[in-house]
Amino acid sequence: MTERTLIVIKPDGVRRGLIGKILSRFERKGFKIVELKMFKMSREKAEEFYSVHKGKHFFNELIDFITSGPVVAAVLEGRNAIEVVRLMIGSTDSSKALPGTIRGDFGLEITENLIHASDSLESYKREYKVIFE
Ligand code: 3AN
Repeated sequence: MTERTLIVIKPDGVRRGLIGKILSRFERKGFKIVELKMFKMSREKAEEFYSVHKGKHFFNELIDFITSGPVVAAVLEGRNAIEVVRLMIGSTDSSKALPGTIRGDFGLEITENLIHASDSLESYKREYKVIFE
């Protein structure tokens, strides 16, 4: 089923010059980039974006990090996009993410884990509103 998902290349990915490498993996796989935006998240937007994590021990660290520099957000379209893109980014803890995934190939950290991707249709709809509307 053709569907859309949302990714955010986090400030560590942008700082390390990985925007092109990361986006090209999705293009190579066959996804179409249908929206693309580079911006710095305000604290308010970041707290809204990560509202499901409010109260968790890593919440403040996560907000400080995601607002620490520009991010690149994109909407990707293709077959089973939500599931396939989650597979392509790898596990949350980059040290455990499999080689061949983005986190597995480029990182070792948990908070600084390069990229976000929507984990369900509901998340996609909510995140799209926060970032693109
Ligand atoms: P994912 O991005 O793989 O869906 P989530 O939604 O569980 O992971 O967590 C959102 C973000 O919060 C992660 N991308 C990561 O930056 C951060 N995070 C998650 N778990 C931890 C943790 N145990 N310690 C520090 N940061 C975490």
